Amino acid sequence: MTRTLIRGGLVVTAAEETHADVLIENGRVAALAAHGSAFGATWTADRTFDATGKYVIPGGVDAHTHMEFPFGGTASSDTFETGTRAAAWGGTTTIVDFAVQKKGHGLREGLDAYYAKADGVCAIDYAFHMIMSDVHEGSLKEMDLLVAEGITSFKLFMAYPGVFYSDDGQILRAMQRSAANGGLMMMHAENGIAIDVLVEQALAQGRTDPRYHGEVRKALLEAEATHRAIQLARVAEAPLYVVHVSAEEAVTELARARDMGLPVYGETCPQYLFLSTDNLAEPDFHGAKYVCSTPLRPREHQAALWRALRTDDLQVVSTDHCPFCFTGQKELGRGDFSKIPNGMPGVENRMDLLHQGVVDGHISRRRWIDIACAAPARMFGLYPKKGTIAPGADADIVIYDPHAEHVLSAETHHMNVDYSAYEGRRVTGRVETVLSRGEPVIGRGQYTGRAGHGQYVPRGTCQYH
Ligand code: DUC
Ligand code: ZN
Ligand code: ZN
Ligand code: ZN
Repeated sequence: MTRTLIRGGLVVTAAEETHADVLIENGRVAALAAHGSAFGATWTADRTFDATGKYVIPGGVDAHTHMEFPFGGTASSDTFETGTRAAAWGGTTTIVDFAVQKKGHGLREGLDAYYAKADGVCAIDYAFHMIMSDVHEGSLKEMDLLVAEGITSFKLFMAYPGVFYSDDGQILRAMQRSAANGGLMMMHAENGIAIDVLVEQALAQGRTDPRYHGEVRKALLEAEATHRAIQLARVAEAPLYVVHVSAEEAVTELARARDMGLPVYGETCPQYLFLSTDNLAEPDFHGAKYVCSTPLRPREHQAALWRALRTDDLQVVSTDHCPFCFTGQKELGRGDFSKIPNGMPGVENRMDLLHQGVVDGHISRRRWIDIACAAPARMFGLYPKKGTIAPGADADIVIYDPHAEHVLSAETHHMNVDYSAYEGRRVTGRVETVLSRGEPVIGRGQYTGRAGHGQYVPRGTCQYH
């Protein structure tokens, strides 16, 4: 039995902050004891970490990543191996990625392909949501089976007609099914039919630069789709989780629903909190690095997103990590912004950027841990195994130095992508040590984990309502 001890740190969870030592046995948290207590003084261990002056926090739970994701004739550049290793570097110890149903195919087939991709290569633990791109009688039946096997959330798209898109009838049917089987519907809320009209008109007028991606994917069309998704969920009496919320107008829709007491939840991503349409307008096609959907918004939206995180109108910050290299992938859209693969890298940067939100006074330390660890774990049926530090929980723990500064850069990051969306940005706070089920995977500036340490985690249903 391996015993590990973390002494001297400030343990921060979503619920409390305590000056405590943490004892780990067999990959799980065995006990916590106040610094200097008689109880803790008796502990011995095979391995001891000194966390004096540091935070001891739960490993991050990134509930929205896309490794090896097929998009626009290419695939996102991080594999499950490289992407989970980069996540570990950034203090994230669990990802929930998206298995994809192909049109004309079943859920099972899509899911099995993703089980196979991730099997034996991940550095940290992982789970799956299921993207439904073909809602029909057969796939609705398959939903029930997937919920029973631990795939308890399903993403639908109101965007991308002809690819992932579902119409309102399909959405309503899937929501009704989820209301019956306990699944949680996740929605990409943008009016893709209207957006495609605007895309066609922009291109016809010679507006081909990356910044037009932001102009045609209007905030109003995100808000409209968010509103429609909420009403459909009410009709179906189903809970709803809206992914990658970027527009203040969409937040307003979520806040109104939540004020009515509806089980409606929202996620935003670091790129919407830190970047803006200014980035999309960078010259020489560099704006393509920031093309993702929903798109980056004018800077003014950032304050509304931070506020919503404080007021719990948004509950989760995940990354939508979906990296495409600038060279060879983003470049597919030179001369036509609609051909730029949609997505940005970020799985390695999330914990640091959100800690910067603490430093900048946007959120409290405990709220940082809530939106990055506890809330995503509860939302997706992983709590308290993941997302907290408590007896019985997996010992997925980060020792975080809140004072160390560092600069985010493609030169030093570990994601398999040739640029950083945060190039040159200085942040205060840094991951020092990362344990995954008690095993050190990052420490002293080295990766000490291994491909295949990460295990698949079947999930329970949403614990949020
Ligand atoms: N948005 C992205 O930016 N990338 C992949 C899929 C999506 O919805
Ligand atoms: Zn999406
Ligand atoms: Zn996504
Ligand atoms: Zn995405």
